[in-house]
Amino acid sequence: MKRVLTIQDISCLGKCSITIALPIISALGSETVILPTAVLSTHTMFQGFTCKDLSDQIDPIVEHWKKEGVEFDAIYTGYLGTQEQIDQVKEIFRSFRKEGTVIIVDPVMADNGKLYPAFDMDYVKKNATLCSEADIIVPNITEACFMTGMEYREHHDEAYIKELLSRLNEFGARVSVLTGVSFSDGMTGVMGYDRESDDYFLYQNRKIDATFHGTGDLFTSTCVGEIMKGKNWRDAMRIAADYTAHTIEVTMENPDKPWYGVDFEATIPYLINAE
Ligand code: PXL
Repeated sequence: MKRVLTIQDISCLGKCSITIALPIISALGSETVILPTAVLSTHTMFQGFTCKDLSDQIDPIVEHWKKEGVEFDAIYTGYLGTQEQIDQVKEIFRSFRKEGTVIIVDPVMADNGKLYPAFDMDYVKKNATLCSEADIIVPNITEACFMTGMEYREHHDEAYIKELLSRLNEFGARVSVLTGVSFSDGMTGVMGYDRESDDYFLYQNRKIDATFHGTGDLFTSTCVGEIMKGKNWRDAMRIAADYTAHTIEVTMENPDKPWYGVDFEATIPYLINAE
């Protein structure tokens, strides 16, 4: 069985980061090892959330794993708390990267043109250096704009997205994928660039008029799980985009849906059968 290490926060309530990565990657058939970077009462879209930084636990946990001789087929990072943690994560990449290990970095820090409350431009620059150490990076357009210095545009065309991808490509990852790419009304999806084959991949499906937290984490966790199942990154992105859209649709139908996250629990059977 493949073993994936995911490094991100635990938001106790809120359906994001580890509380999405763990069930999704496990449901797709890989063992999921977690390294929590912080424990928050909720994600940061709630007012008054608590946050306990766990940086001082990272080194002892990693040292123990090294003694146990643990190996990982993939390392997937999402929301991280501080610049120092990014350095710790880079050290983990160095310690555990072996032949065939896939490193996926989702530089979670912003959306809809704005940084999340905990972050500033120094953190953005540091997150860009983490992207340089990845095989696959999966920023949304806002994160990509902050990291590359390009102007954020809600409405965009293919030339703009290709320019963003080309600037992301300079960070050095083999595959750069942009999420939230929409070239026409009613459609949204992803566009990626593969530096080895020098080609682009565009996948669009229906756009549902709703925004929910955690959908980026759902998308990337699905990609990771599918890549571990042996799918190439293009098929993984397509399945993840379809699954995320389907989950948003199912959530919209639930009259009791929580405002803070999607009903991915209800759509896990769909995911398991997705091809
Ligand atoms: O879904 C991304 C995410 C992860 N973790 C925390 C967050 C967010 C988005 O707001 O606040 C703590």
